[in-house]
Amino acid sequence: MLTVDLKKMEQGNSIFEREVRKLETPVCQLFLDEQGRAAPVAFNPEGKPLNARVAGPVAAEFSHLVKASGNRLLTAKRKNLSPATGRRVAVLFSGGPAAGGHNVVAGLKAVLGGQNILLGVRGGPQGLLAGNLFTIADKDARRILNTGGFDFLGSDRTKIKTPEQFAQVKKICDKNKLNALVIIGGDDSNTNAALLAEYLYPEVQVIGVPKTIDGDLQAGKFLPISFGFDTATKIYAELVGNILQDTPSSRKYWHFIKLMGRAASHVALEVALQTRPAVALISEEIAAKKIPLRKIVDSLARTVIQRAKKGLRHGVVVIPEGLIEFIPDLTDLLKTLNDLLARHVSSLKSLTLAKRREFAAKELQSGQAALFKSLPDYLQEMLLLDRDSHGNLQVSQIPTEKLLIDMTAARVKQLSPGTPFSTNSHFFGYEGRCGAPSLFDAAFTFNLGLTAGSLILDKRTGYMAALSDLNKGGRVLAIPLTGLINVEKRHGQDEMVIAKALVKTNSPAFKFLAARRRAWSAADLFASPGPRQLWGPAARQLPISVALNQGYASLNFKL
Ligand code: FBP
Repeated sequence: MLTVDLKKMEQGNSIFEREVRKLETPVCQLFLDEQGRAAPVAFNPEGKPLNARVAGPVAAEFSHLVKASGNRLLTAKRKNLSPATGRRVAVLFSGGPAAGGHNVVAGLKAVLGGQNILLGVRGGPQGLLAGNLFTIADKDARRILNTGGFDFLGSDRTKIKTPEQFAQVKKICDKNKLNALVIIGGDDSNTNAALLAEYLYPEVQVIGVPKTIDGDLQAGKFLPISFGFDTATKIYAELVGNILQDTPSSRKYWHFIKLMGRAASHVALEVALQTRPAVALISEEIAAKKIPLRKIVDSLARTVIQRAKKGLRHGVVVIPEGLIEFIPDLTDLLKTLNDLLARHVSSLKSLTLAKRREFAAKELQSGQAALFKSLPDYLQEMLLLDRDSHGNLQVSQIPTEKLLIDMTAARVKQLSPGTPFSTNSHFFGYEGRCGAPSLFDAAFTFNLGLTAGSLILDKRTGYMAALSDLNKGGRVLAIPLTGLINVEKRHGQDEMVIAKALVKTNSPAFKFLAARRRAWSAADLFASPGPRQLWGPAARQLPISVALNQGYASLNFKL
């Protein structure tokens, strides 16, 4: 009989994790004390106030924060010689997972030290409302260091928005004698952090940490990228590279690959730069040039036909997750549907999907109703799915890759009957969010944790921890959250939110792609970058798009 030694198996299974925990995590020089241990730093305001464009309305909504910060950036200048002690700090994850979250917690724990208490909130904002808190021990921080996922605490997408929810958070803070709250999240979660910082002012400090694989939480030279983007894009680039390598081997398939990343195309752009596929669609370009759906399809079909004439019956098309929201004729339709759903949310809730479709067809004006009807059934259904609690369309569920395959196949048949077009569709998303962090994300996040903890010990509130100058040892910064706030339409109403950073079509990274893509589609010039490296020649490689946009001379980070 086969017997299994579970203990040995467990030891065997965890070799990678044990080694990864031992990995050296680079720390910005400023944080190191004479003994080489991580120590808190203090901050000074620098430069002009941010966000002059909407300064009035923002100052009215966030009067305490704007008065306290002057909306000015903070830079870490010196060691904090007398940091606060006895603080009780809670940390939570909000939104989708991203590699490196555990290192933020470990960095916080390291900088808060034994003089302060760090509590973890289980299950994200919902867990905060439920008061699900526990004390994080040193051994927890050692166990989770450099590991992927958010499983140590868990996360959720609850948006704290009603007066009752705000009052409940205050109650939980009082009950747990909290002095500070760290919210690790994306643009919406950091907007929530700003609102909470204002509401809880001055008793409870609130600090945000920029997380999201989407890369759409950026602040120019102050915050080149959010954490998780590097790991996710390296994982996707490995997968796309492997498929690219397969195509001239098997010589028969076109692969349409949609990549997660929500509305912005940062993920698709970065993966395209790393792998050089035949086609990479960039939503922001399509919107800027107002390219309608039929033109996108026409151009795809012509690429298929031209490559087939050269004997290349294969290829890869990279598609950003949010593409559908950027195609002008579809965007108009989506806007109308978003407003319609927001206005009729309660009556629509009780309707079946079929009835919702009838309702939408009736409510839409003739041109849009015709477009809506012309879409395949599965797409109509998707467009009528409920929005998430932040008012976003759940674009990850729309099968854009299948829609493009179906329409391209029809167009190829029209233009050149007989041209071979065998296809496969893929959607890579969850594959990339929870892998062990790349060396960059491991270091970036640990330093963000040190920054967030330092801000608390320096008695600051309403800031986002940030790190810039990633090629020169890292510059430790804090961005006033109110400096990032913008006015946007959500749920059919104007709301103050942190703006999503989209791909700029005049950015160096986009221009780099635009200058080369014709060559990449005319012949097989792809690259297969292989797995992300924790040791080895490419271990310190930054995302190519970040290095290009920031004007770094080399692709390597230096922290
Ligand atoms: P965040 O903005 O919360 O970091 O979301 C990241 C993300 O992976 C998006 O790319 C994707 O659209 C979304 O989460 C999917 O979320 P869910 O798993 O909740 O459907």
